[in-house]
Amino acid sequence: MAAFGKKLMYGIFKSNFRVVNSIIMIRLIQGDITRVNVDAIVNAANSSLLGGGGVDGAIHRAGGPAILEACRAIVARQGGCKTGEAVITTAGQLPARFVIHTVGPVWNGGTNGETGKLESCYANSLKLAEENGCSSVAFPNISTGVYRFPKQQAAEIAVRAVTGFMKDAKQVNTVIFVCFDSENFAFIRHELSQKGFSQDEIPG
Ligand code: AR6
Repeated sequence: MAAFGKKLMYGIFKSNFRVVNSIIMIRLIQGDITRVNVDAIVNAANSSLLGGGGVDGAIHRAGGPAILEACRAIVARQGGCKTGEAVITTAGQLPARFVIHTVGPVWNGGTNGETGKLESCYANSLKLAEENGCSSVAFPNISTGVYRFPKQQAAEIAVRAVTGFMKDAKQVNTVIFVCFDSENFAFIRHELSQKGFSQDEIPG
């Protein structure tokens, strides 16, 4: 209990899934990703990389102008970011060291490769985290806001992609799913328990 005191103070820490072996940890919390203290937080961006609403807006607001400046430099170099791909920048004033910007698919009925593209978002973000020496990464529920991806399917894909990647990860040992809303939280919790992850409910 004492070990979790700090996180409870922030009011964002609801549940904790302890996984498979002593090296890999997957956690689930409900709250604001801009407040999470990890090496890298993932942003659900758009292909312009120049900001927007939702979690993207929250990250740019909380992190300050250094993030947009770094995004502009990437745009100048490579002209944005394609759906399913990811780029990495400073996290500015955020507690994280890096922001990994990935572009989720817009839901268009499910017959336009949405599943594979969402899976790529998770895999490419984790790959960038590995390449940049990150041991902890926090994800929002990519594409489940403005981009309208059905939350249950998105949760299934997110958990499958992350747990699949973590089996062979060399740098990343902790992934935190940061759900803003209780629906996404419940779907991710369900998927994690389906995968046999044990759950420690944190009192309070
Ligand atoms: N922390 C964690 N999750 C959050 C936060 C936050 N502070 N704020 C919102 N969410 P969305 P998308 C959740 O719309 O669907 C932007 O304008 C939210 O509840 O942010 O991938 C971009 O610029 C939802 O579950 O991203 C793009 O144009 C999840 O984050 C477009 O939206 C994703 O919702 C991307 O759409």
